[in-house]
Amino acid sequence: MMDNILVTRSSMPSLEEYIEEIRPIWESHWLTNMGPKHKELQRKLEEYLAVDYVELLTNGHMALELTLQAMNLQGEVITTPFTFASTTHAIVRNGLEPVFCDIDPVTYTLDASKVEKLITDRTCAIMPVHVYGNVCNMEEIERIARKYGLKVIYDAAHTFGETYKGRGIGSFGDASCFSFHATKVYNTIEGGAVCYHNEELGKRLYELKNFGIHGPEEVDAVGANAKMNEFCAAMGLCNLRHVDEEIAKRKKVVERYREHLEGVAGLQLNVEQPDVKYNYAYFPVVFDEKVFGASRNEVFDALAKRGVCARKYFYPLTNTFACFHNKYNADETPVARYVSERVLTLPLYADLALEDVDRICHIILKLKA
Ligand code: T4K
Repeated sequence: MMDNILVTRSSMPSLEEYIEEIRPIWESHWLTNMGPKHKELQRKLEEYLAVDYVELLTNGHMALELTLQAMNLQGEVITTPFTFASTTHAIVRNGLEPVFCDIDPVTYTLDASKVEKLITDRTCAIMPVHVYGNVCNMEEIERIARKYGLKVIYDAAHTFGETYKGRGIGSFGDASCFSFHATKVYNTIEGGAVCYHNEELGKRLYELKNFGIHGPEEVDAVGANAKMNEFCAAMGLCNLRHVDEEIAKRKKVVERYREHLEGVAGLQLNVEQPDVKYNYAYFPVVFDEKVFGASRNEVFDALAKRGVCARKYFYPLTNTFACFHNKYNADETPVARYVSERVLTLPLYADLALEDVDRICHIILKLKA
């Protein structure tokens, strides 16, 4: 019986490194509200992510929510249901209407060939997700957006540090929103960021994350409190020093999974897209029960029985959530439904032992017909 293995485990610096990083916070008593650590991290991330500007926030969800608010959008937003609750909620919480587009069966990202027929005179934006770190068909999405005058906001929660054709992934579209949650490739404990080009958008975001305060005696927007605090920024500064090494270790874990699972009939592994430098954020496997001989849920249970906690990211689809009271119809996104009912993301983190990967694969392959 092996120790429990969870779907992921947060990357952390040594305690000593973190203590050194937070020492000045003790000395200055400056804990939050855009302090020196916040400023330093913002600058370092602009460089690391190779983007024009970064605005730091409390989490990836607020990055999405405040970006939509900062753009003053009204009407419909074309998006994917194959994502975490956050993407759809950010749209709905802004009083916008999500219009669900199906996904590509190989990359699981928005199927760009299906976007155009969903556009109406109320469409104001497209919010695709680089799900699992797979990069959306950005050329086609942005061509459509230009043609119809739509904003493009990428949910880039899973793509920290990735590049496409050598360009920082956050430099595409009008904005890209990252999550720095504890479970992500790169974390600031809780945290997130918006990458953008337009300075006006940046000013709006800066104010919206601080209650919409424009000046000492002026509040000109109904903002939120979404400021990253100094302890989170300090964690981010430490983790940034090690993230390349962490990604290299993740790559080794992914390669080990591939050695065992590549080519097994009935298993669909994640693709390696050309021109993408990956961060190895997730290891999704789509199980075709008829060919493999066991369903996703049977694999999930077999792993759980042996202390391995894989996760059904992303099941259920967001267009089936109870909070939407059957307003949307998952029949209209059949590929997303197919994948969502069959996908399992296997444990993946930098320090996952390769012997544990072997054991996880052994459990899975024993279920093969
Ligand atoms: N857009 C997309 C596409 C997203 O996937 C997400 C978040 C967002 C937007 C919003 O970003 P944030 O506002 O969260 O920054 C997790 C994360 O909470 C969430 O950030 C993430 N996506 C989602 C896919 O996964 P849960 O409810 O599955 O997490 P939880 O608590 O079950 O943790 C999973 C595993 O991670 C645990 O079994 C062990 C490990 N873990 C967890 C925590 C909290 C750690 O090792 N350390 C920790 O501190 O949602």
